[in-house]
Amino acid sequence: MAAVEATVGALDPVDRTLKIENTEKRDTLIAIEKRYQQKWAEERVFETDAPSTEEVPFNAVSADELRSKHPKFFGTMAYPYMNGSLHVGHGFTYSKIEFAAGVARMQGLRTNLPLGYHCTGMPINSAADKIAREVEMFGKNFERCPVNDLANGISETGLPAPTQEITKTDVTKFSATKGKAAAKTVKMKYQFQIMLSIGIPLEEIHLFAEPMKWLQHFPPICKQDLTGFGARIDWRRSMVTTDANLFYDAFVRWQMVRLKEAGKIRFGKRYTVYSPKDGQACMDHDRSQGEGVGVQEYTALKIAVKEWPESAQKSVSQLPKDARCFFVAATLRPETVYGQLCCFVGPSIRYGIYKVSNGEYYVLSERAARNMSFQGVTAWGEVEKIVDVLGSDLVGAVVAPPLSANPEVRILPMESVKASKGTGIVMCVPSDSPDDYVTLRDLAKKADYYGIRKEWADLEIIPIIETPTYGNLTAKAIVEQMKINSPKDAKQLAEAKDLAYKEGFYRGVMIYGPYKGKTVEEAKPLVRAQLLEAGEALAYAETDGVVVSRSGDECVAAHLDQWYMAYGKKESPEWQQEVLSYVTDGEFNSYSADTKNALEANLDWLGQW
Ligand code: A2H
Repeated sequence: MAAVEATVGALDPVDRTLKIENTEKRDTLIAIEKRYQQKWAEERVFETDAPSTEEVPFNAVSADELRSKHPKFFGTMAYPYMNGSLHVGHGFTYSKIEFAAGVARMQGLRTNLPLGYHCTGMPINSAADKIAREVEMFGKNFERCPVNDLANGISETGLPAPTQEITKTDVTKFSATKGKAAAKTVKMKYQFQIMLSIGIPLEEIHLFAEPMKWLQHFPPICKQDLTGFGARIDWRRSMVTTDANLFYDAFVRWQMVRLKEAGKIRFGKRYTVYSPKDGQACMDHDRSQGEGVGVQEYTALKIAVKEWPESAQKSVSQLPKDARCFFVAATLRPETVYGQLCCFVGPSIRYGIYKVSNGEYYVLSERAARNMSFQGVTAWGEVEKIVDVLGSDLVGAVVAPPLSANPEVRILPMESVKASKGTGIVMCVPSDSPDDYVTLRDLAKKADYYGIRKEWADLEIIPIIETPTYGNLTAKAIVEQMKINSPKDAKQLAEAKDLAYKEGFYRGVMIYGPYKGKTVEEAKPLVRAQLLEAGEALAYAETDGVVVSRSGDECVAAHLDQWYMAYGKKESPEWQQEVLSYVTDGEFNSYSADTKNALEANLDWLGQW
């Protein structure tokens, strides 16, 4: 607090660091702090052991008696990750357990506060790989790095760039150049520059190409910083994770074996966010973008091509004469296939026609083709694009959608189709999708403008699902009620889509097809299974948003062999209930309702993790 009273002075002209005046009070307090920290260390006051067998003979007392005679407190925080030094966020989190343990100690509880160093996972590995690559490019001391690049983040002397000047009146300009947070945001091109900015001497950086070096370098700094902070940790109990620590490794193995024996973990193919470049799953802490993003599963409907339009002839001439081609449309509502009236492409999207393992050819967006190549549709990671074609050139193709009341329909343009979602191809069901309804109506109205024949779009809508609020043409009813006039009314359409989806899913009943009379919720998996079984659709998954790995790779959803927890609503509701009950009843104290709510919410949705 004394630091607040100190006056911020001018920059020292020689070393360009900030000169702070009138610091006697602060200095006195720091001196006292350091004196006692040293005394604590010398007297080992925070090293706590369990009662010895001399104090408590083995098996002489019951567990309850032991606890009441020797009351204890144990606490820790999630061990911090060792790809750099700690930042202020760690300080914030740590302070909670520090204060709690301090109080427990004063209450006379035998208090154990240990802390480990987390090293498992990709961040250290990928940063080490980067250093290795940069050493290859620029030399051991990065001496061949172009000066322009060198100046970006560090000064020409090779030293970290000086901290930004601050004055008392311009505190908002203050920005630290140290720490992981800064390394993430400050524009630094190379990993070696990040290392410089966290204080690693230039001539030592090349050593960090070896992941083990990180495990040796950062834990002592973590300990030093926390000790300086006043932490009262029993450092004898510290350890690194990974198989660099045989004891910890054995502990993790033991856990996995027990979980497997108990049937709590299983093995099988599952969709996982995956980095092709790293050759492994990319979990939250391995990402530089897309934290929390998961996998979305679709039904990808195979819509067979009967006739290509004139505009596509030149492109498709590259295909074998007898090629079996399909437009592949990704949908979340397979139960609506009966009502397809056409199929949409984005007119300005570039599509590929890709050859897949079973000898068929799929029209897809590039992103979808890449994802599918990790889902068993082609050889692992192999994408074979035969034709490159613009969406607008595909308009007018005659296609045969499976299970549709209309055996043949046309490919038509839809401006709002995104290249970044699904396959970039959308089956058109105007009875139940407001977007589809509005677009089809617009196409019929302005056929000339869109360069299509009016009769391709001016079609009678087939009722397939009945909902209590909107009758048997849910999309039409909602669009009319909301007075949506154009496919460009994106905001209103998003709202309409939401309404239609919820009403259809929770309250809809099938009035068409073999599952007539069943609810939409019941029919959905049945139609999907039927389509998959008949080879008229395939399962398709993608990340529900962009995910970039720390190695700079855009991730895919891969269908991978995985060990996973058989936890969650679907897999094991009893287990889920049991875990939830620890949070909801009993003695669990989260100290804040927000924390408790967040835990409950997460325990509810976590499944097959
Ligand atoms: B749905 P979510 Cl009947 N661009 O299928 C824009 N929209 C796309 C798309 C793309 N690249 N790829 C798929 N879609 C559509 C049927 C359907 C759909 C009905 C009702 C609602 C509905 C017939 N069109 O979706 O953003 C596809 O349209 C409402 C959720 O991943 C796909 O399912 O939630 C849906 O958006 C996927 O949207």
